[in-house]
Amino acid sequence: SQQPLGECLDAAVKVALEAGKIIREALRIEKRVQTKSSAADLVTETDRLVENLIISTLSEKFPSHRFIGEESVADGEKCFLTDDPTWIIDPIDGTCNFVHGAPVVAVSIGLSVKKELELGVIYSCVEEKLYTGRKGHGAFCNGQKLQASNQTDLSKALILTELGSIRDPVAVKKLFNNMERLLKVPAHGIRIIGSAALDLCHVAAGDVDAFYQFGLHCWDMAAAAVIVREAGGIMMDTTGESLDLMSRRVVAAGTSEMAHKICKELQPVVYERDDST
Ligand code: LIP
Repeated sequence: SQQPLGECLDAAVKVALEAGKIIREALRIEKRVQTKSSAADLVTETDRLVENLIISTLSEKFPSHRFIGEESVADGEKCFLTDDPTWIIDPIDGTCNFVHGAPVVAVSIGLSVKKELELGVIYSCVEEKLYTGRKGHGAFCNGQKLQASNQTDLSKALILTELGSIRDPVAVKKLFNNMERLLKVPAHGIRIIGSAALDLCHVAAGDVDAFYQFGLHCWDMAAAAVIVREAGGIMMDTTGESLDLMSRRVVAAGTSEMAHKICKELQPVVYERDDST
């Protein structure tokens, strides 16, 4: 049975706020930390607890829906989209910040229907900012409508990026080469805050002009893609082609001119696709 999307959005908001409260209360408490794909790819009990809360809550309400969750995939679940409604969940985006008690953390919940991203909810739970977007209905932060930047000049851009968790020296060198190329344009600035989902919310809000990253995952960008697009911004592949959610690459900006100019400066860093297994 197909539930109306408004009902899906309400349910996602409700569970994101609940999840955010748990994360906020756990932020300053000592955690048991485990590593996943690399020494800098971290998971805590709170990531798992929150993912289980979100999946059990939504699956009870929408029994026919499917789920892609960061920690479920880490534990061996498959990561691919079908035409079925599929929730794409990052219980804590910014886990490394969370582990250190740094307050830049968010819950990210997106919904894909027939392989189209329909809605996104991102809750920045320490500053209590709730970002929402629904295709065709706009994007909002705490009820206020979002509008992305109209900047087209790369030499006037403030850009966000992330380093990701790969520590292979060749890949690390490429990450810095890309920043060097953008600084030589010269862009106004490059910032790193530790949460790709929140970087994308800053693009949607027009706080910054653009964001790019190699190595992020579908759950870092699914919800944000709806929010950025509904704020008038653009999300694309680093090749300049249309966004491929499973590709581990993204460029987002307020204007497509800006996004294309960034794509031209970037040298690819190759990661294994999310749907490769
Ligand atoms: C992480 C993002 C981080 C990005 C990493 C990773 P996690 O997600 O928040 O900004 O650089 O590639 O995806 O593991 O904290 O959910």
